[in-house]
Parts: sequence; structure tokens; C-alpha cells
Amino acid sequence: MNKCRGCGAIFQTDNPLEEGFIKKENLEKSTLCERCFKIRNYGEYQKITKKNDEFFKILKKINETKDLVILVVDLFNINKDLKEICSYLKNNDILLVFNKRDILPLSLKNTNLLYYADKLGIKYIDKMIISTKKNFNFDFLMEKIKKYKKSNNVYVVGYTNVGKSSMINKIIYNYSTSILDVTTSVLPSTTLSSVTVKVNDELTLIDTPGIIDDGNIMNYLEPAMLKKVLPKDEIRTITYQIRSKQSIFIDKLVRIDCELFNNLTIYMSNALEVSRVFDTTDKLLDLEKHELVVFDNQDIVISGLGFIKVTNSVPITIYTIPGVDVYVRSSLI
Ligand SMILES: Nc1nc2c(ncn2[C@@H]2O[C@H](COP(=O)(O)OP(=O)(O)OP(=O)(O)O)[C@@H](O)[C@H]2O)c(=O)[nH]1
Ligand SMILES: [Mg+2]
Repeated sequence: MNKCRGCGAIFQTDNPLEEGFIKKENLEKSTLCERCFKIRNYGEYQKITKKNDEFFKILKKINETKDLVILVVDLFNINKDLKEICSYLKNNDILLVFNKRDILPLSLKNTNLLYYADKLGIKYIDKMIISTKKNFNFDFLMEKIKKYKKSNNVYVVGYTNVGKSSMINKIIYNYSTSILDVTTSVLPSTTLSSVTVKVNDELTLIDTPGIIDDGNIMNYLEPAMLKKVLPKDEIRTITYQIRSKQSIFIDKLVRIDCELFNNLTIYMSNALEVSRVFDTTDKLLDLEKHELVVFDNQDIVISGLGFIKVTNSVPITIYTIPGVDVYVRSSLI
């Protein structure tokens, strides 16, 4: 095999800083590149920057096959534009799979969360919710794959870090005699090229690298802060009743200024420190300013960090890291 079975990179023995590096002496005996070996064994991650062009080339090839595509979406961090991915896949049926259900409060109804699929503006053949972490709904996922697949090959696509590779590993763990898993990590751009994974004689899954979302806060953070931002468990929401001018701070990442009567519910990682200040302060005013007009029952999304549900129609000012996408959407919850 001339490709790493963990991330799909083509093996090379020249440059340790480039993808697919493997020592000459390991070429015969190892099926993993050095980067995958380090991620798996030491949790050490080497960042490789990929261009989205390569990703779109893969989508064009998938479009030629007419095979079933599973579009994985992180329910906690629904990417702003899924239309672009789907625009390349006109010949494929798309099974929309919302992953990471475990992060959102358990008290929410799955049927209500699924309504959101219709607001994405994409065409899909079916939709469902899973949690790879909790092994939730995988029998149902397999039923749907069986029902909709056009051939043995089923492609898995989506933005980076949504859990595509983790989902494939869970399918292997649950339903295959194979022990060959693909590489996953907390950091984006783990999978670097397509990886073919045979589950059984009727099903082969093809893992793909995730599309990079430039406006995602994950692109701008150091590993320690990244780990804090990525929720590990069910998030405990915090609701602030706003009755006068005040500011809310989310760690050193976000400042929210709000003046008018409102309720703000924050859906973000429990590890982040959230505080409220009633006095005038110049803290974090040097960050990028976003002036938003938010209507009732809309969310403010800070891409990659989470969202804030707002109950009343008001102007709100958000300051965050320059380059991070901040926008308003109709409420998920
Ligand atoms: N809480 C939670 N975390 C998950 C779930 N599924 C995946 N993750 C985590 O999300 C992170 C990214 O997972 P990957 O499987 O590497 O994501 P990917 O979509 O393959 O990412 P790329 O290869 O970079 O495109 C890892 O830290 C996973 O443990 C889930 O259902 N719940
Ligand atoms: Mg992956």
C-alpha cells in the first residue's frame, strides 16, 4: 500500500514536515504515516494545511459515481454554508446525518432539532441524528445506509472536525470484523485524502478530508484554548436576564454588549469562563466588532465556539477574534 490507512496521505520518505511522511525503514512494515502514528500514540498533532480545491476535486469525482453520500454535520456547530458542498453532488442522494447529539442538552427533543434540516436550503433524501460518542442511533443509521445505497460504496463528506472519521470507526467497531480504524483527533484537518474502509462484503465506506471553514474560531486558537472551546460533555446552558446596559465576557474570546431588556442563553463549552460586568470597561474592545440586529427567537452564532439564543428583538454588539464569522440564524432550539 502506498497510502496511509489512517489519513489517506500518499507515503513519502523525504520531508517530515509534509503529509504522508514515513521513515524509509518503516515503509515495508507500517501502514500508518508518522503523523497518524503520533496522533494515535502520543496525542501529538502536526498541523498540515490543505486547500479546499482538493476537497472540491474529490466531490466532483464522487458526483461521477452517483453513489450514496452521507453528509455529516456537527449539530452543535452547524456550518453556515452546506449548499456549496451539495452543489457539487447533484447526481448523488444525500443522507444528512447530524452528529454530536450528546453535546446539546438531553432535554431537547430530537424531532424539534431535526426541523432545522429544512432551514439549511439543501436537498437530501433523509435526515437523522446520531452521537458517535454515545453510540446513539447507529442501528438506525445502518438501516438507512442499506435502504439508500446504490452500490457497495458509500461516501462520507462534510466540514472538518464534524466527526466523519469517528463515525466510520464506530461503524467498524459495531458491525465489522475488521480492526482497521481511521485516524481521528480533536484538531481540524486530520484526514488528508480519501480513505477506503471495507466494513463487510456489502459495504465500503469512503472517508474524505473535511472542508475547511475559514471563519471558524478553531483556526485561530492555540491547542490549549482549542481543547477548552471544544465541548466534551453535554453543555450546561447559562441564561442571563438583561435589564440594563451590561457586558458579558466569554473567556478572553468574546465580549457581548447588550443594553435593552432581553434574555440571552449561551450554548458553549462548560470549560469556558463566562462572566458579566455592569460597569463601563474597555476589556476586549480591541477585538473585531460586529454590530448585529437580532430578532426574537434567533441565534447569534460565533463560528466554532457555539451560539447564543436571544428572546427579544434588539441590537447587540459582539467583539471577537478578527476573522471569526459572527452571524444571525433562525433559532436551532
Ligand atoms: N462529543 C462528541 N464528540 C465527537 C463526536 N464524534 C466525534 N467527536 C469528536 O470530534 C473530533 C473530530 O472528530 P474526527 O472524527 O476526527 O472528525 P472528522 O470530521 O473526521 O475531521 P477531519 O478529518 O479533520 O475532517 C474528535 O475529537 C472526536 O472525538 C460525538 O458524537 N460527540
Ligand atoms: Mg477525518
